[in-house]
Amino acid sequence: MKIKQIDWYQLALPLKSPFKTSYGEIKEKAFDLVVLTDELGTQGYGELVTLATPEYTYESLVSSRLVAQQFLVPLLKKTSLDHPSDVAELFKSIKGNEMAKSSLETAVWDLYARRTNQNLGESFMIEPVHDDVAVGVSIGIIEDMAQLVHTVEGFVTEGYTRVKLKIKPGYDIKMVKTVREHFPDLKLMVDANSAYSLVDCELLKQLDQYQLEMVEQPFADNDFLDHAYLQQQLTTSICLDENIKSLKDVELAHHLHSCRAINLKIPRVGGLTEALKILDYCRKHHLLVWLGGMYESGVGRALNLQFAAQTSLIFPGDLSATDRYFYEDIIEQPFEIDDGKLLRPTAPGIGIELNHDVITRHLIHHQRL
Ligand code: OSB
Ligand code: MG
Repeated sequence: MKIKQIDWYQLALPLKSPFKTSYGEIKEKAFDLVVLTDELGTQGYGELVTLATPEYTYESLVSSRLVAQQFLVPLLKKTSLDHPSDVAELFKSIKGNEMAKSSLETAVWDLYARRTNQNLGESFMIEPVHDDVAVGVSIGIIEDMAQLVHTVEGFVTEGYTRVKLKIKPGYDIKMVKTVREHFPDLKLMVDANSAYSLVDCELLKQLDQYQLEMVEQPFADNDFLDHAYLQQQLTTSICLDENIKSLKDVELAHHLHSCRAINLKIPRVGGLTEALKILDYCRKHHLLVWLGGMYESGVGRALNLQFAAQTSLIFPGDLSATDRYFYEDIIEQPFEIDDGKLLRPTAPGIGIELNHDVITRHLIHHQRL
């Protein structure tokens, strides 16, 4: 398989409601769509999901794009690949930049699956896949309690079975108490996006009263020791997100008891090959693992659904319906929630087709590499 042409589309989709987290607010989702074409004319789609600013992890959309185009594309174009699992090895000499790598690596997986007329989920995962996937929703910071409760109510009514609430200092215990009182049986969790530090241990321990599924990423993205210290004192599980960029990070977290759960995002770990290795490790070591999200467009979402459909990923992922984020999507069939579940596309590759009218409407820049 030889990659002959790469079309790089810079896009931005307006968000139906802005997302506010401990590090900032976003009103539109800027991302890049990567379309690979091989020597047979088969195409494969990948999404560069990196957020605009380097506040979630150190990558930003411009830095990821630059690394991908300057350093990764030349490696990809000069190689003849036998299998998509070779791409991770091909990119190994380039340090870090996991989301940049993932945009191209996952596009090669899609291309290979389409070229061999196989559905990615059915043929290339390490476990059997379901046709529908139970999903959850991640809710940004909404300071007004009545409005927050109303928002949660809306998602519960739509069928979401697990709700994640963003927290930050000053918007935590009271907010969680309010939501818990209104929804006594809801699968509820919180995500701090690194907004706390060791001095907040006593405060974070108060979260134990609210039957949370887990507390996601309370401390810094490069900290394993303070997380371990906190985990020792909490009955609620800690889940690591930003810390986990590779299987090595999962091993470290597991050995140090820094957490009891892993939020796995395919782009944050450099692509599908590494993500599958992490899933395998978590299964073997009884570490709870579930699929996180990056407000993906339909391309990244379709890939996420193929992955999240694997049988051991029982905890609902941050994988909501298209209309939770966008007015319209760049794929033909938007994802709709039914009974708390999304249908996994079963066509070849990641299973979706592009909607070129929508792409044209939201196109910022197109380049052929
Ligand atoms: O911390 O999990 C996070 C989105 C972008 C970056 C980081 C995070 C998130 C989410 C939303 O929580 C997940 C989603 O619905 O796609
Ligand atoms: Mg998170």
